[in-house]
Amino acid sequence: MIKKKQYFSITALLIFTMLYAQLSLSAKPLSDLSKADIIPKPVLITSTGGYFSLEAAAGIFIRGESAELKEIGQYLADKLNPSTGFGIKVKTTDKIPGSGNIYLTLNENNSNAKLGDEGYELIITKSQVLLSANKPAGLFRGIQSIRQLLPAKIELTSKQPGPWQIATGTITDYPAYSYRGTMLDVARHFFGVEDVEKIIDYIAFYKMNALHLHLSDDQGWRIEIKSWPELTKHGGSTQVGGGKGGYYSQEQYSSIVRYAKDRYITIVPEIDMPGHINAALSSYAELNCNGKATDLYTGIEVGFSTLCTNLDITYKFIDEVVGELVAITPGPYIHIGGDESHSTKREDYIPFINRIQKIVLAHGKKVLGWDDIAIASLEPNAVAQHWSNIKNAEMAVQKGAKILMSPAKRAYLDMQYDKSTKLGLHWAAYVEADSSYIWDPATLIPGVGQNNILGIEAALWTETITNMDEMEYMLFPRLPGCAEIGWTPSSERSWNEYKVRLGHQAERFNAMGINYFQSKLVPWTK
Ligand code: NGO
Repeated sequence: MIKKKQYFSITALLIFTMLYAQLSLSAKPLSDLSKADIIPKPVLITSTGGYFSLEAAAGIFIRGESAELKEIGQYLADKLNPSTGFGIKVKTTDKIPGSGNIYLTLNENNSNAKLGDEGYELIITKSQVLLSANKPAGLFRGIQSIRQLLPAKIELTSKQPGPWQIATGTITDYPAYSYRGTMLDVARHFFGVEDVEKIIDYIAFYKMNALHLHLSDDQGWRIEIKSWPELTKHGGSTQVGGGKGGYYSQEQYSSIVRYAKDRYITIVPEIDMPGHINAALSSYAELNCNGKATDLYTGIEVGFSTLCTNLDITYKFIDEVVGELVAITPGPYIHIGGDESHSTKREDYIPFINRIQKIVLAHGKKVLGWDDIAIASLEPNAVAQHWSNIKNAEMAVQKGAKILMSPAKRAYLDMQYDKSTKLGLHWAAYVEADSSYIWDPATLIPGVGQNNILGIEAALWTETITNMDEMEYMLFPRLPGCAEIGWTPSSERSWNEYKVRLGHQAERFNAMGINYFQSKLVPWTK
């Protein structure tokens, strides 16, 4: 017979257990795909109310023998295996695989036109996960959604207990803009190949497709140019604050290009000119109007250096630098900088930019430049990167150029979050997580609409940033928001909804070991 006291405690325990189950269910509704915390937010999600469970016997199947698809499948397997401990393998098949598997397949003849090159469709049923796309890039982007649909602990590198469940339903997803990038300034402070690879992994996770490397500035030259060896030997030997600097050999640069390419990311190299060029002027006396090499520079003031625009050797120099860079850069763009040339007279700047564009074109690449280049005659296909002066962006559009949007007040991730931020600058604004998110590239500048815009790029300048922890602190949580602005139609975005999804990323940031700024504006759930 149960005593009264015992009966009471059993009832209490039962009530407690039921309440707890209820609470944990409402905290994480496992079976509603439409509540998934994916960033960037997918274009269309429909939920069917069940869940798929990834078990130890699962395989990743690809159709046919394509080496590229095998690599994509292996990328997914490498993400899933450490934390699940499953040892999932990639297998080829010519028919739909049986229950419990993940199936990656390309549409015949790009049959789902609205997906374009990077879109994907994800159909999750109780028995399988089917990811399809027109192009391998689309499969790769879709895999990032699969990662984000699994519990955050999937990102850990040690074996974790399951279950590994994904809510069922369908996701149809494709980007609003074709270029979604991040710029990393490796000139003010140098960051080695491993750091760059880590950044590539982060931007891949949020479906970005371009990494712009700012390879030269007053404080350092960071890419080996074999015909001008002093550029790196001397010009790469320091950085802001006087540290030892560094540079990428062409081989190292090529390994970055390959690492990015495997993640469907294009490297956009920038050689900044005619200003921001002291590292080169210090390496070669003959590039200076007075024939004297300048001193190396480790401060952070801008606008004091310029190439000597009426020397022939200046153009020989640029032609050879661009030539070597093009030979190791498969992507379509060479970024020529062009910003803040305060020491170059306007009447010298315009013909200089015109001539440099011709050099880039002669080497078979398209020109990208900061919006300052708009005062020159822009070549067809030139792209102006808007950072500060809206008149320049308007002028560039009138001259037929496309705009890459990096407005400093929104997309400069070197800007401090608020007054209390120790790292970073604030010349443009304090840029909190919300103000970095709440803007629409297509309505920011009168006369610059969606059709004029190539895409958006977040920029991380590194005058004050010296290591990976500091880079992460400035990138997160703003980077995912920039990625969403580039991917998700603006009509589908709202800060109030986004901040909740972002808050749920805390667990994922922790699992990935990301040092992020814990903005008080975001309801973090840890
Ligand atoms: C400006 C300047 C850079 C600085 C950056 C710092 C551009 C295009 N030129 O942006 O040299 O590093 O601001 O925020």
